[in-house]
Amino acid sequence: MADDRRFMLRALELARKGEGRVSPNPPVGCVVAKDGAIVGEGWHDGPGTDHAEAMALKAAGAKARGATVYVTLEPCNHHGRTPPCVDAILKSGADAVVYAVADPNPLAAGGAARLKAEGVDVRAGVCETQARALLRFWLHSLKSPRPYVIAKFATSLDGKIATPGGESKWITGPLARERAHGLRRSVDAVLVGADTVIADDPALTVRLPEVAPVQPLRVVVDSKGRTPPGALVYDRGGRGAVLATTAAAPKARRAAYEELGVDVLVLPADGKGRVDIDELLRTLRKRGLCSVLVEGGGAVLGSFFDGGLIDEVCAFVAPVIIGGAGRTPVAGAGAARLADATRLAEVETERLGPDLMIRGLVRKP
Ligand code: AOF
Ligand code: ZN
Repeated sequence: MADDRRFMLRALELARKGEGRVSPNPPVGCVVAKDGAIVGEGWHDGPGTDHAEAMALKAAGAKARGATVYVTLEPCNHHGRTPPCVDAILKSGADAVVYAVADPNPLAAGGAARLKAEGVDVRAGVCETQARALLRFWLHSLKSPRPYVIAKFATSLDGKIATPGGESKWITGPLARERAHGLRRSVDAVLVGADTVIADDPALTVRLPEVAPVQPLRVVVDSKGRTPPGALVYDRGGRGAVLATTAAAPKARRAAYEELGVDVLVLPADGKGRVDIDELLRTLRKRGLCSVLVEGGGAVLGSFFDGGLIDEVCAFVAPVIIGGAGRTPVAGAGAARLADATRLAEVETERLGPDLMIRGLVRKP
C-alpha cells in the first residue's frame, strides 16, 4: 500500500532517536496509523525501557482499535526486560501489523507467526534495506564475537591526514566534522592509538547542538603506556575511558591511569609487542559493546585492516593538496597485490560543503 512506505519511513526516523543509547538492544521505531493518519508514535530508548510498540500503543490508547501498527523490527514474542509486544498489540485491538526486518534473536522471535495465528493481517519487508542499515550493529552482534567496527578518517585530496610536520586541524570543513560527531554519537565506543593521543590530544566526546548527547566509551590502544595521564581523553565524565595495554607498560604508569578512573585492560601482545586487537575487540564485545568507531591514526587503522577487522569505512575527503611526506590514514603492512586490497561494497557518497564523504561496507568471506 502507498501509505506503508510513508509510515515506515516515519517509524525509521523515530528509531533513530534511540541510536547510540539502546545498545546492546536494537534501535526500533513504531507508528500506529488509522484512516491515513498517525494516532501514536514510539521508539525504544534503551534496555529496560518500553519497546517501541508499547510506547506507540500507549500514546494511541483507544484509537489503536482497528489501526495498523508499523514497526521497524518484527514485534517480540518474549518476556525479556519488558512484556511481549505481541500481547500489547493483540490487547490494543489493532488489526494489522507491518514490519521491516524479521527478528533473528531466537529468544524474541515468533512474533509474526503468533499474530497471524490470532487473525492479525501481517506484512513484512517494507523499507527493509533502510531498517537493516539502522540495525546493522545489533544484527552483527547477534552472530559475531566482536563489535561492528567502522574505520573513520579525513584526508586531503592527495590522501594525507596531516602535513609532514604533523598539523592536522582542520583538513575538512565544519559540515564534515559535524557529520563525524554524528558518527561518534551512534556508536558504543570510539577508539584511537597512542600516537593520536600524543599528537592531537583529542577529547573524543560528542559535541553536537543537542541538550545531552550520548557519549561513547573512549578507548585508547597504548601498548607501552606512552600516553600522558593528563590527556583530555582520560578526563573524568562522559562514559569513561578504557586503556588497552600490555604487560610492557610500567606498573607505576598503569596505576597512574587507574587513579584517574581509567579502566586499564592488560591484554596479550602480538608478535611485535602491540596489543592484540582481536583480543581487545572480543573483550569489548564481552562487556556488551556492539559497535566501535576507529578514528586512527595510521598505525592503529593499519593493524585493524591487516587483521581483517573492519566492517565499514567512512572517509571524508577535502579538496586540498598537502603534498610531501604527509601522513597516511592507513599504515600497517597493507595489501601486497591489488587483488588483496580492501575494496568497499554498497558505496554511498555525500557532499558536505566542499568535502566529500565516501562510505562503504567491507564484505567478508
Ligand atoms: C520489539 N520492539 O522496540 C525492541 C525489540 O529483554 P528486552 O526487553 O530488552 O528485549 C530485547 C530484545 O527484544 C532484543 O534483543 C530484540 O530481539 C527485541 N527488541 N523488539 O518488539 C522493540 N527493541
Ligand atoms: Zn517487544
